[in-house]
Formats: sequence, C-alpha cells, structure tokens
Amino acid sequence: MAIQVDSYPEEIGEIFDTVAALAPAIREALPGRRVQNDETNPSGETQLAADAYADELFLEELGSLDSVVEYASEERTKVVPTDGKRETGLSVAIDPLDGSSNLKSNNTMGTIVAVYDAPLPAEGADLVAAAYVLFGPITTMMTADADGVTEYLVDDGQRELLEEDVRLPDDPSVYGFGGRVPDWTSDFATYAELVEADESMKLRYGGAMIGDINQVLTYGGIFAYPALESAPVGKLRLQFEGNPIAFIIESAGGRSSDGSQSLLEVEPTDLHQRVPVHVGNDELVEQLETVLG
Ligand code: AFP
Repeated sequence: MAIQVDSYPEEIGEIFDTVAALAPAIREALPGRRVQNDETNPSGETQLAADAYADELFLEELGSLDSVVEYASEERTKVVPTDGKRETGLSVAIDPLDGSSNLKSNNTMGTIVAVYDAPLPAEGADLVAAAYVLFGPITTMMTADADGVTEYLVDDGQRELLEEDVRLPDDPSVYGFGGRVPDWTSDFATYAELVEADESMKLRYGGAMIGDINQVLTYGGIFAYPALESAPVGKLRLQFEGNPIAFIIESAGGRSSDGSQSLLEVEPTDLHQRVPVHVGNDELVEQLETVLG
C-alpha cells in the first residue's frame, strides 16, 4: 500500500516533540517502578506501574495540545475526549510502554504513537503519522510522516537527527516470531520453517515488539506475532500496535499483513481489537501471504 500523507505537518511535529520531551521523565521513572500497580516497591510505597505512569503523562501533555481532540491508550478501556480546541482535530492512540514486562528483566521497551485524522477506532487509511521511542542502551525515536521515516536520538527530551529517509535494507537477515511454537497454526509453522531454512536469516526475538521492529528496520527481515490456535486474532492490538508499525514499515518500503491484506486495510471494529501482525521486507511478507493462502 502506497503511503501518501501531506496534512498537518506542524501539528504532527508538535505531537512528536511532546512525545520526545516526555521520554526522559519516563526513562528516569523506570528503576523505581519495577512493580505492578497493586504491589509495593522495596520502600513499601504503592505506586503506579511504569506503563500506567507513562499513560498519565501522555494524556496530560498530548491532551493539552490544541490539535489533539481524542486520546486513547492500551491502558484505558475508553477513548478520552481532550481539550483540543479545533472542531476537527487529530486522535492519538498510544501504547505508553510497549514491552513493559521487560522492565523486570531490564530489557528493551518503548512507546508507540499513532496519529489518526479520524475518531477512534480509526482506519489505517486515516493515519497521518506514527512513531516509536525506543528505550535501549540509548534512547532513539523513529517517526513516519509526509517526510518518510526518520530516526532521531532523543537527548534531554530533544530530537536530534540521526538518519533521514530510513529504508528497509535489501538483504534481510533477522526474524522474530511471537507465540508458543506448539500454538502456531500449521501454515505459519510451515512458513517459519522456510525462513529458518534460509542460512542468511538469524532469530532475534526480545519480547518487546518495538525492539524487534527496530532490528528489522536496521538489518532487514520480518517480525510476526501471528494468529495462534488458541488466539486466532493473535495478541497485538490494531489501533495501538498493528497500524502504527505497519505505517512505519510500509513508509520505509516494506510490507505489512494480517495474513491476507495490509494491516492498514483491516476494518476497525473495536478500540482494543487484536490482529495477527506480520511486517518486514516485501518479499518475506509476500511469501508469508502465499503460504498462509
Ligand atoms: P507487554 O507490553 O505486556 O510486555 O507485551 C509486549 C507485547 O505486546 C509486544 O511488545 C511483544 O512483541 C509481545 O507482547 C510479546 O509477547 P510474548 O510475551 O507472548 O512473547
């Protein structure tokens, strides 16, 4: 699917700046929040888990932007109407801390942002921008908008350009597939065998989609959280994960699929609807669609 977006450049820039500005506060809060909402930390204090804390920050800051009229997050059951002052404004859907269970083991996690020009739940075709912040050894941010895909270093809450026009490398070398292997469908297991038989491909799976996606963008390859026998719709959520990641990957010259069509063509039926996710280099996702038939 060809991504064509040319609206709201200033508003999108403001949303990206706001997300980057919050990254240091979220990162700094992580060490003290390696507990669940209802647990106490070693000092005996009860506090919000890291993902709920990040969600509060994003609602406060993004919700105060004039251009944002709706806010939704993986942490909330319903869409929150915000103070956006425009009659028709943008809707932000956010996964405040994707891979938050990685906090316990001190592994990668990040924030995923989808900006829709429509009320939520919205279609992939209504996306005008998407981004993610990656809390790795360094904090980076990948954005996709009318300017294509751009990678930034996030330093002191500011975006510093690292690479413009990020494209998926031509010779893919990494793959990461979620779900228990015995729970895969037989068709997906067949596809996985094809990928594994290719000696140029190495397994990379980290338990935070954002980390695995960043590897795919860096080295080329495929990430999937497929339909499972026990969960035919998979695990990941369309509005917060599937759509924005598809938008970024397709903007970088790759392809996305729910198994038969682009993720951006999946009809939205519910804010928290789940969808099988497969994204990566064009030929790998095309081969997957052929095998899943
Ligand atoms: P958490 O945010 O609950 O840690 O889940 C992360 C995630 O949504 C996605 O980022 C990972 O790719 C996937 O789930 C990992 O799921 P498994 O634990 O089943 O591998």
